[in-house]
This record gives sequence, structure tokens and C-alpha cells, in this order.
Amino acid sequence: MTRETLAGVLEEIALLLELKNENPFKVRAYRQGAETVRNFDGDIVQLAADNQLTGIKGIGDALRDKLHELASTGTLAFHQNLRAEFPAGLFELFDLQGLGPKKVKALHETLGIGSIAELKAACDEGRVAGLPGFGAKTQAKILEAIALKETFADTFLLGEITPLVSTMLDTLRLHPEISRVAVAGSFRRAKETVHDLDFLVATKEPALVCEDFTTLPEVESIIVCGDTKASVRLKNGMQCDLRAVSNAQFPFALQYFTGSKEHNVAIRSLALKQGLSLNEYGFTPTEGSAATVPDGIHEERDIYQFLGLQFIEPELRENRGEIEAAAEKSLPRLVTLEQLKGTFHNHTTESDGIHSLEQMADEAMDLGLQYLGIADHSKSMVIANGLDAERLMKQVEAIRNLNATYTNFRIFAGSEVDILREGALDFDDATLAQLDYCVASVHNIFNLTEDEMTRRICRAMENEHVTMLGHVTGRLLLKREGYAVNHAMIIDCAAETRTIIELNCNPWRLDMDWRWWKRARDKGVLCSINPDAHSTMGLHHLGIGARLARKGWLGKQDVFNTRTVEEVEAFLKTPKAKR
Ligand code: DGT
Ligand code: CA
Ligand code: CA
Ligand code: ZN
Repeated sequence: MTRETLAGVLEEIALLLELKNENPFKVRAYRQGAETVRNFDGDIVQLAADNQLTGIKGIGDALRDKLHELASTGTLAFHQNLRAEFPAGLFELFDLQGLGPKKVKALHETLGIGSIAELKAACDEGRVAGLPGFGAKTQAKILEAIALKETFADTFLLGEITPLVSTMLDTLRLHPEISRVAVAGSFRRAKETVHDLDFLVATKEPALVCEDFTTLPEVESIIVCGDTKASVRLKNGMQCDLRAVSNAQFPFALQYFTGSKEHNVAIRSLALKQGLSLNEYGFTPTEGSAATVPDGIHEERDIYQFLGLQFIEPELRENRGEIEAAAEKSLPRLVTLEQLKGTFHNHTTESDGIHSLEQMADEAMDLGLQYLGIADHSKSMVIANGLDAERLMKQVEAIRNLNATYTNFRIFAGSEVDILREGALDFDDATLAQLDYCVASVHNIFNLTEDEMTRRICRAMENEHVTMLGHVTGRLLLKREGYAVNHAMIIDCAAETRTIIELNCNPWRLDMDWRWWKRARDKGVLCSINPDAHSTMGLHHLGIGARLARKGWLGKQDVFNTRTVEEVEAFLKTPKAKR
């Protein structure tokens, strides 16, 4: 039982009650309960199991009893009974972008649709367009959403699966017959999305270890279980492979299964030039070659060294110039999470965050940060309860007052100011000048042409008060494509105007994309790793941000929030042109 399961069940109850036209207050209570569970500061699963959830804001008696039943028995009768009233496939419909409970309900009641397959058939036959409140446009959008979901059926977000992977690694490390453990593949390379996990262990008892692997608590079903390899399906639907090798083979297997395939092909051709073939087991002389197989290879780095290369960090292994740089010994020293001293772009209850200024600051301190930038939404973002100038100034005052109570911590007062249609900002310059800094972002009118959108964003960056550009494309991985922008021009404009570009490290965003950072760095553009946190938990995504920054070839000097509070203060006080 995990926190996410508890929250997920409450959320599903809210949906089911909504489908049944239940009292909206009751629906909201469950939904808020789910949020409370997600963000609860403490071991909520244990507390629920022990029936100790009393006096918690957002969890009334009814919810408390249900959480207790769920955490202590693993299921909740109330939930099961509700579920039984609807077809099982109905739930997949909620995963489709743009389909809320109202539409799902209408589809279910009028057309009897209870699964994605049925919905697709109904759309193909044009039956959905005729429903009141739907229309041909909605029908087309639904078909698009279904196609998107099919494309991403076996794709998972790096940020979402990271906690699960650490737990599994920890469990495997405890196995008495396992001497070394790693997760290889796209996860190790910090790809923003991952298809399957590739675990690797060194052991003298491969068959036993494979069998034990299939009994991990995260496993849903076994795909194959052999003498040196096992494949399983996890409860979250993800496939997960384990390969068991000897201690001597381990570095070779780790190098091979980390990939990428393109990187490996290039590495293998370097080995061939020395008369050796390289695979997941080791080096062997090619036919007719007099080359001798190197000994003393204990770690991955020994393989690279033998080939005359600097060690190449896994994040860089995409065959995008890293091998050439490693041969010239000119690889960058990559930034680390520990080097981050603060962060910008975070929300509070003033706009659409769920934790207060004080709570966010406390969490940042607990994470060992020296400073926290607050950037709540501006007034145009009505749905996110954006601040008008008056409320913003009150927040600035609250921040100044809070800062006076700190000795070794600092909150920077900012705003995530909306970039309006033509590139003007949601606040006038006089208002922006009162702030320590400002993040400018696009949140609406996504359907401009690439030229128009690029011009709109560049115009915003030309403003003296815009410290950094928020989520460059607005993409939501696996859900929504970003709006069209010309990255190269935006990077050039950022360089000219000395505007920082954010690496938004919300797991759904990871925007600007890692493929562009090397170019930005080469032009002297600074990166700010920003979690866009809407809760205290959101601040924990900085780790994913650091991994993506590494994937983008960034070093400490390229990342603004590795600077000390004094350096940040001095930077923000300097006019943009002189930075
Ligand atoms: P994904 O799709 O997110 O799981 O991405 P990867 O990179 O984890 O791909 P996967 O799981 O198919 O394979 C893991 C690694 O194993 C891959 O990055 C490189 C290596 N590999 C797999 N198949 C081949 C192959 O046919 N040739 C070579 N050279 N390497 C391979
Ligand atoms: Ca993989
Ligand atoms: Ca695999
Ligand atoms: Zn935003």
C-alpha cells in the first residue's frame, strides 16, 4: 500500500460519485482528501493503518474510516461496490485529454460507452458528434486523444517512476546473493520518458536471483523467468527486465545495456579499430587480429579508458558529440543536485499552489537550500487565481516581513507573469520593478504560428524586468504537444537580452528540452532549474531537473541556481545589459 494508492482510490471515488450525480460537496470532500493524502507531511499509510488519522484538516470521520479500511486490508468495500456499478473500461476514458466526468457520463448514459475501444468505434461511426454538447470538433479531438494515448501506452515519465526505481534498487541491494546492482537503459541515461526498465545484477547464483526478482512486491505478473534473465510486468503496467551476470561481466553488461544503441555502435567501432570486438560480456579479438584482450577491467570507466576516452557520464550517451569530446578530453564537468543552492518559479496558496509561503520556505530549508524564489501566477490566469498588482504587492510585503525573521535563508519575491498575445506582459514595468525577479510564461493562445509565437516570446524577453523565460514550449509529456516555437531564435534572443531560460523540472514538462541546452550554453545563456512547485512535494523534483541539465551538457557555471544567495542578489540588481 502506498500513499499514491490511497490518493488514487479517493480520487476514483470522487469520479464515481460525480458519475452518479451525487452531491458536489461530497465529491469535493473526496477530491480534497486525495490532495491532503498526497501532500501529507508524515507516513500517512502507517497512520491510516493504525487508525491514527484524527484531527487532520481535510480528512473527516468518514474519510478517516475509509482510509483505515483501505490501508489495513488493502481494499475498500465502498469503493469496490461503487466500481461494480460501472463497466471496468470506463476508467480508461478519464485518461483521455479533454474528457471530464460530464462528458464521460453523457457518453455512458446516451451511447452506453464503457471503454476506449467502444468510444473509438462510436467516433468512427460519427455517433459522438451528434450528442448534445459534443459536435464534430469534439469528436475529432477525442479521436486525436485516443491516438495519442495509444502511442504512449507503454511510455512512462522519468520523474514519476524514479521513486519506484530507488525502492526496487534498495530491495535488490539487500539480497545476500547480489554483489552489484544497477539500473541501465534509458532510465540511467535520464531520458525524459522511459519504455521499460533494465536492471542488472552481479551474482554467483543467477537462476535463484532471477526467481527472487519475480517475487518483488512491485511485480504484477511474470513474462519470462530464465536462468540469467527475467522479465516482469509491474503493477503500474511497466515492463521490467533483469539480467544476472558474473562480477567480471558486470561492467561490460552495464555499458552495453545502458545504451544508447547509437552510442554503443560508435563505441564498438572504436574497439574494432583496435582489433577487438565488444559486447555485453567483454572484449574478444576479431578474427585474424593479434590484439590482446585487456585485463583489469572492473568498472565501466576502465572500458572507456582502454579505448582512449574520458569516462562518459550515462546522461550524455546519445552519440551527440560525447565520444569525440571524450577523445579530446574536453567533456564538461556536469552539474550535480548537491550544487543547487536555491530555486525560482514556485507557487503558493496565493495563486494555485496548495501550500503557504511559510510551508514552502520551510520545505526549501529542509532540503538544504539557501533561498527560494516565489513566482505566483499573474492576473490574466484567472483559473489559477492569478494575483493582481495589489495582491502581488501584499505578497511582496509578506515576503519582506518573513525574510526579516530568517538568519540563513532568503525568499526572493517574484511573479510568473503571463506573456500576453502580442508579447506584452500582464503587469506594467512600474509593478515589475518592485519585484526581485520575474519569470515570464505563455499560458494561453497556443495556436499561433511558429513565427508569431517566437516573436511574442522574444518581445517579452526584451523587457528589462524579465529575468527568465518559463517553460519554453508549454508541452505536457505524453499529454499535450508544446506550442510551435523556434528554439534557435529564442536561444539567440535570450543570449542577446541576457535572459535566463528555465529548465522546468516538473516531470510532465522538462521544458526546455534537453536537446537544446548545449546550444544555449555555447551561446552563454544561463539555465535556471525550476520545479514549478505547486506544493512542498513539488520542490523534490529538483533532482530530476539536475539529471536533465546533465543530459543537456550543463556544468555548475551554466546553472544560475548553483550561485550563492549573495551572488544571486548582485546579479538581480545588475541591469540586464551588464550581466
Ligand atoms: P527504452 O525504449 O526507453 O527502454 O530505451 P532503452 O535505451 O532502455 O532501450 P532497451 O530497453 O530496448 O535496451 C536497453 C539498452 O540495451 C539499449 O539502450 C542499448 C542496448 N541494446 C538493446 N538492443 C540492442 C541492439 O540491438 N544493439 C545494440 N548495440 N544495443 C542494444
Ligand atoms: Ca529500457
Ligand atoms: Ca529493455
Ligand atoms: Zn506556468
